[in-house]
Amino acid sequence: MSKESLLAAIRNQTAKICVMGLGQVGLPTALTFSEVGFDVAGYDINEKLLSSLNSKQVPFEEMNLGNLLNSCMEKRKFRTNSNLEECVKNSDVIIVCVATPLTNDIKPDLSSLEKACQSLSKTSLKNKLVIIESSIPPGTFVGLIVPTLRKQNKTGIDFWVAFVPERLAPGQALIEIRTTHRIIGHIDDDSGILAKTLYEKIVDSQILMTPVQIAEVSKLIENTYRDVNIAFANEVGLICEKYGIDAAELIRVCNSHPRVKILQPGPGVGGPCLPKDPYLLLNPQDSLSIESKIILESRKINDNMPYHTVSLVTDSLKEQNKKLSESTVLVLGTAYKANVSDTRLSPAREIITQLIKSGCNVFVYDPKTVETFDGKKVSNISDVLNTCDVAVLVTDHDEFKKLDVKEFQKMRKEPILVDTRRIFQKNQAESLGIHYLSIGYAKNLKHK
Ligand code: SAJ
Repeated sequence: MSKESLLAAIRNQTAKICVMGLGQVGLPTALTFSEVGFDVAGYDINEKLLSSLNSKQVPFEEMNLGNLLNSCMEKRKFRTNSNLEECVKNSDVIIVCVATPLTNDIKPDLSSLEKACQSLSKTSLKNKLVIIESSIPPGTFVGLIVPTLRKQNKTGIDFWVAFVPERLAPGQALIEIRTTHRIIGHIDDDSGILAKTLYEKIVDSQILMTPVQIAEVSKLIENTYRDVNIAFANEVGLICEKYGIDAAELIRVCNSHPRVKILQPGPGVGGPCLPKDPYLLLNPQDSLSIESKIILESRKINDNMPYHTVSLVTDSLKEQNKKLSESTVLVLGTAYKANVSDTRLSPAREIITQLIKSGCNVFVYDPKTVETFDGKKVSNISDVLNTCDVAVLVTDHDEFKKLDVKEFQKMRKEPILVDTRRIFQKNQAESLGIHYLSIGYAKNLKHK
């Protein structure tokens, strides 16, 4: 197959695709290509995951993913395969979506990606297109990925390779794969054109071509930009608490300016991307770390928010002369954000850990996940509310938004509600005698 015949096979959707890594990016990507008509094989080193997919079970919460898995498997357009060599041999396009987490000392851990590329390099890549979607430290594409893949194949001659960073927000994956503009980072024109033609099949938005060095940094800057902006919102929340004013009202007023768009203060920043990508950005492949005060300070601010949330609980209990060790706290939500089951780096972990450390009895309820971070699991909050002194809303799941704030009146005398996501009406809560607190809405408020 020459470049022209691979291009034609992509255009008429007869090209066969293999997706390596079937996590929160790989699985939605594989199923979206299969939905538009490509034959897709999914490979993962986790055999348990493959067998759960074979029985049409999606291992994490993602809107409509279960239905799509079902229909793609029924149409025989998607299947799993635990034999990578076979998968690669039978494919024209290989899309790599393996995780690139951090090590314990907060440095990029590229071991899975390196292993994936090494495995790929053992099979002939002749006439194939390899796409990397995983987030990578700048310099990794040319410094590590291409040399690893090139062992027995020449890029741009024998095979083609491009970096197409994923941009989907978990929870909205299937929508965002199609609606978000995509970036193609290329090292040669042919690879760029092949990758663009492929993504045009699933993306209803713009596809921007750029040198791979720009694409690598752009992915990390996007998430760092959001992290820094959330840190600013959190700092605004803390300043409001010092002034005794309500951050939600302040932000509503400020955001009426055409060039101001402050985000929401909250209990902290979690998930597989935002707490990690600033460190990928500042730790380039094979060179010294880069210093950035604003980025590292923002990370610190966001990492401190779970502790601040706990201080809202402890301070308000103290005001009521209640002993922490004799109090019971109900934590609502362990997922890192609304309507997902993912608890990676969730602020709930530190909140629950600190509360338990202070001697509190901690009940935990999350309708999307079984994770409790060592708190006591609750299956129905009305079973425990009457034994609780404080409720801390950490995740703004839709199920919690449907709760009537009156429910919190069932808590013990002088109930405290720490609504870190501002999903309840504070006036209503207060009129019911509930002591209402949030990030940027603490004690001694100077206005109504
Ligand atoms: N958060 C706040 N306040 C806000 C917004 C978010 O505290 O105003 C918190 C959330 O509660 C959560 C964390 O930030 O704990 C991250 O949530 P998120 O919705 O901002 O983002 P992710 O991590 O789910 O997805 C991000 C997205 N990146 C950007 O919006 C720039 C997504 O588009 C990326 O594809 C994804 O990272 C990724 O995989 O890199």
